[in-house]
Amino acid sequence: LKRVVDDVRSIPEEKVPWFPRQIKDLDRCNMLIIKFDPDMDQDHPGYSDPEYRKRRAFISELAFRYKQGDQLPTVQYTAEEVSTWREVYLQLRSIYPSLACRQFLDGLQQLETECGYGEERIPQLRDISAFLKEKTGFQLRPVAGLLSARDFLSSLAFRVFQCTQYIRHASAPMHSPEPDCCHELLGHIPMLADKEFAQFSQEIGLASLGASDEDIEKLSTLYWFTVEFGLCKQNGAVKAYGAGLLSSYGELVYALSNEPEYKPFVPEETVVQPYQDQTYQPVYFVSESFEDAKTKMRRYSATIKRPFAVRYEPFTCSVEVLDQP
Ligand code: HBI
Ligand code: FE
Repeated sequence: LKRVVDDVRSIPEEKVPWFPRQIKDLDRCNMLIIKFDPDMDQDHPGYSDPEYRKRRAFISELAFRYKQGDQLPTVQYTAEEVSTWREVYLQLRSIYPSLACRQFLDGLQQLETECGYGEERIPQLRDISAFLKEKTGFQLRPVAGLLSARDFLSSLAFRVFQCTQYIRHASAPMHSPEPDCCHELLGHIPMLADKEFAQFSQEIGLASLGASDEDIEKLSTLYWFTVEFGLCKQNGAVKAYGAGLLSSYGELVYALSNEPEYKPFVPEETVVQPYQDQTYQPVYFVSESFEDAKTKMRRYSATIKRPFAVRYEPFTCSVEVLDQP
């Protein structure tokens, strides 16, 4: 046995980590991170609720069975689930006009008029995916929970957003440590209906393909402080565009109060800022404008060293790899 192990060790290590080349390769980008899990984490609000855990297992199964190209599964949400959604929706909706950026408000309004968004029901991924596809070419795929940063980011390269379909526990409607449909549908989806933002998201994804673990960590931190917790200036005021803020009443109000520290968004500094996933961020990065965030991001992604270049080919939904020795 030892000899076999030695033999294996003598094989030179692959320099470039595997990455998806075609949209159907995303079926392999499904490495879940066991963190904030209702079955494993005693602090999870659903940990001691067997009904909730059963429900979560059922909805997870829909995501595990999903293959690229399948029709998106729909969920018949229970009255309790809809009531949690309503509470979150009404409370957040009331503060968006003064705290959210223009692109978010535009997107949300379109979703309300064209896609059935409202307090009455939890919108279905199938309808939202069809809506986004027309607006920006983004589509959704169901996911059972937190994915590895590499797998999560790589799907963005194909304009695919991995989207959870369960809802947070009814006992804690104002905060969820893990992504849930309130976070995805209220935080992320309105932004993904914006062309510029969709482009920006895909570029982070493309930059991540085959990147080193170290660069994935940096891109993931960049994603955290922009897509999740980003702020930008608009008409002289600071507004939120990050989904983590736009889906959390408490943190949205906090982020735009004078309590937290603000730093200007400079990717090279942002990517090494430690972040907080248990409670509010101690620091937020503010861009001069939404366009400014995108330009700086793009410039940063271009500095990531890889022995090859990638180009997205929209007709075949595939990634072309160009050697650059
Ligand atoms: N997985 N399902 C899911 N949703 C996310 O928003 C998400 C993730 N995994 C990793 C991740 N976000 C962040 O670490 C980003 O920084 C990539
Ligand atoms: Fe998110």
